[in-house]
This record gives sequence, structure tokens and C-alpha cells, in this order.
Amino acid sequence: MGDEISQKPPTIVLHTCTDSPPGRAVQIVLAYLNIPYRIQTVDFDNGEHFSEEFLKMYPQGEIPVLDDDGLIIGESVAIIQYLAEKYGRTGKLSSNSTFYPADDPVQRSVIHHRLSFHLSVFQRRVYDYMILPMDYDYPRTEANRIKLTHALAIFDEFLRRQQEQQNLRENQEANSGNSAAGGQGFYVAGENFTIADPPLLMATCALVAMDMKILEPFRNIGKWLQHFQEEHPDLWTIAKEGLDGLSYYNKNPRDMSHLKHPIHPVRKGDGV
Ligand SMILES: N[C@@H](CCC(=O)N[C@@H](CS)C(=O)NCC(=O)O)C(=O)O
Repeated sequence: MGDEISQKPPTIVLHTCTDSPPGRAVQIVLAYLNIPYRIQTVDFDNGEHFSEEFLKMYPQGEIPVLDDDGLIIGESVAIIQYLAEKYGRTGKLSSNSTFYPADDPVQRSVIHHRLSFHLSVFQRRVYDYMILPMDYDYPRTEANRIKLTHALAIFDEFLRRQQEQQNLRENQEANSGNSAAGGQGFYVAGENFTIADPPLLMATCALVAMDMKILEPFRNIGKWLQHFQEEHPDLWTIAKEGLDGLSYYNKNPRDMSHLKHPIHPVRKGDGV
């Protein structure tokens, strides 16, 4: 009986491609929660994500898309929330409710804030300045560089303030003789690794892959990245593969000149 179950192919399928930062963010969560899944590689260079068949599955024509036994979910953050709600509260991780706490409105508000910041500001600006001009016929403009640098400064400041609060709390605990053992974590929503980390991590990895220099002034972001690599080497491997993919395409731009893209201007005459 047990064997029958383990031999079943995973019911979860993730439609994505190697270098997709939001796709990699979902993969990190699947790995962290120990959820068996299979990748369905989308032929991005040939526009499979806006083919009739793909659009029938998911009309937004973007990756990643999750198929959980027929339940189709798009948008990486929605996928991550679903996975943590559905699979993060049972089994091995039941004690690790800090990943997406069910009953802590204050901590949830911080996590949701970071995810909203990611979607409405950070990821948008990373795409506008870095990723879209890599894949399509958009100029990499100074205006978009300024917007991205501004987003990085805000993100860095969130991390700095958080660290300040953590230090204050630690000092108070130490003074009252209540100090908890062990060093503190350094994550985007506080001391614990949460669902808000993988999306922001992968958007930041896009910058590491394409223009490390833009990150240099932001020491708290650098510290968070370093901390993640040290604390989660297995998850970092997944991030690193995505980062290497982006770095490759940044140096060898995709040739999508044969495509009629529904919204983006394709660059004529590019070749790998
Ligand atoms: N909001 C989406 C963004 C997804 C996104 O932009 N994905 C890219 C690939 S990394 C895509 O599918 N772009 C469509 C295209 O370039 O045609 C999410 O986070 O899931």
C-alpha cells in the first residue's frame, strides 16, 4: 500500500522555465515544504506560454503556473500562499508555523506588506530595468535605473529597521535575564524565514546575475542574501540555478524575432 502511494507520479505540476525568477521562487517553496512535484518546461523562446493550448489552461500567458491535480493557479505569490496554506501546516512542518503563521495578524501583516511591496514596486522595477530589455526591444533607461535604485533603497531600509528592532528586543530580553539562546535570523519579515523571502530573493538574484554593481550600496540586502545562502544551502542551489540561467541569457540574448508577441516588441535580428 505504502509503495503504491510512493510510486504515484506527483500530482503537482509546475509550468515554468529555468531562468524564471518567480518560477524559481515557487520551486524554493515546494522544496522547503517538501512537496513532490514535476516541472513542465515551457518553451519560452518559442512563445509556448501564449500558445492556444497554454492560454486555454491559463489566459494570462505568463509563467509560472501551478497545476495541483487540475486546480490551476497563476501568479507566483498566489501560488506560494496556496502551497503554504495547503501543505505548510501539516506533516513535517506543522511545528514551523512561522513560515506563514495562521494566527498572528501582526506578523501576517508584515509578510503581506513585503509581498505587496515585491509585486507592486520591487519586481516591477527589476523587470522594467533588467529583464524586459534583456528579452525584448525595450531600451534600458536611466529613468528605470533610478526607479529600481529607489526600490532597492526602500527595501534596504525595511531590513535595517527590522534589524534595529530585533537588536532592541534582544537587548531588552538580555537585560531582563530572559534572553533566548541562539543568534537571530535575518529575513525580510523578521527573524524567521517566511513566504515573503523567496519572491524577493529571486528578484534580487536577477540583479546579482545581471548587474551586481547596482546592489553594492545596499549592505542590508547583501547581508540578507548572505544569511539566506548560509542558512539554506539546499534552497540556495535552486536559486543559483535560476541565477545562472539569467546570467546566460543576459550574455546570450534569446532570439524571439520570429514571434508575434501579444504585448512586447521583439528585437529583430538577435541571435544566440
Ligand atoms: N506576476 C507574475 C510575473 C510573472 C512573469 O513576468 N513571468 C515572465 C517569465 S519570468 C513571463 O511569463 N513573461 C511573459 C512574456 O515575457 O511573454 C508572477 O510573479 O507570477
